[in-house]
Amino acid sequence: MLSEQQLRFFETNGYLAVEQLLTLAEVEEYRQVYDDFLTEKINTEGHRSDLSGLGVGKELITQIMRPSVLLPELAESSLHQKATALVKQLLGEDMEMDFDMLIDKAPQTNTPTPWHQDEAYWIDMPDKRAASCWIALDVSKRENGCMWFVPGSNHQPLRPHTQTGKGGALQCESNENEAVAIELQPGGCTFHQGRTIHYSRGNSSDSHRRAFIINFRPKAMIAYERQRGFDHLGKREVRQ
Ligand SMILES: O=C(O)CCC(=O)C(=O)O
Repeated sequence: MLSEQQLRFFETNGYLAVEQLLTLAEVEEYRQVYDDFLTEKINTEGHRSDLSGLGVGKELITQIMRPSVLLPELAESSLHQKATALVKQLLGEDMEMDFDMLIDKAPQTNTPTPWHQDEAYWIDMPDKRAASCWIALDVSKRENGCMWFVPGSNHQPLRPHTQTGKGGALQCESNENEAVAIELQPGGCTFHQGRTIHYSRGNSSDSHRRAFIINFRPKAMIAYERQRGFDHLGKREVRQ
């Protein structure tokens, strides 16, 4: 259960850190499933790409979209249930999972996720309430790519975005001077809104930085997207 103070903080700043969403036993279970995706024990064809868009021969930022389509029991598991319960408090009872994704930064890949607002990836929707829950399965710190957020950017207009590399991540202008870094222990998470500017540094450590991410929006807006053929499995592009 979130406090009034946490709800206000999220509304004002566009992000919120929650120290412990998952128990360490749960973290261990999710790490195993996560590694089954990374090692292709679970086939990720059509769902996997390199967010860097650099095409250097090895993945620099591995993104696997909608793992719960590939392994449906995930959608009912504790991570999804716990994140859903909190997001309903943050943005309303009509919030549901739109999509989930895994973003892994392998050791010494040193590739930042560029500054962006998630909204730029999506079609324009009449109800803009949206939040992502970013769950750390490893210690997440500056050196391996913890999340950075620009406080209050959720109340600013969408900045112009361009695409990096060949079909890579979207980017906008920002920098660390206007942002705060949120370091997390395994099982901790952050929530951020669709318009909150965020980024992560590259992973310059010797171990993986595994994040499990769930994006939520109103049920009616998920229907709105699907009616227009938008299911978060297509190619990345600037849509706004
Ligand atoms: O994990 C990352 O490096 C970036 C995550 C992100 O941009 C997001 O969850 O919206």
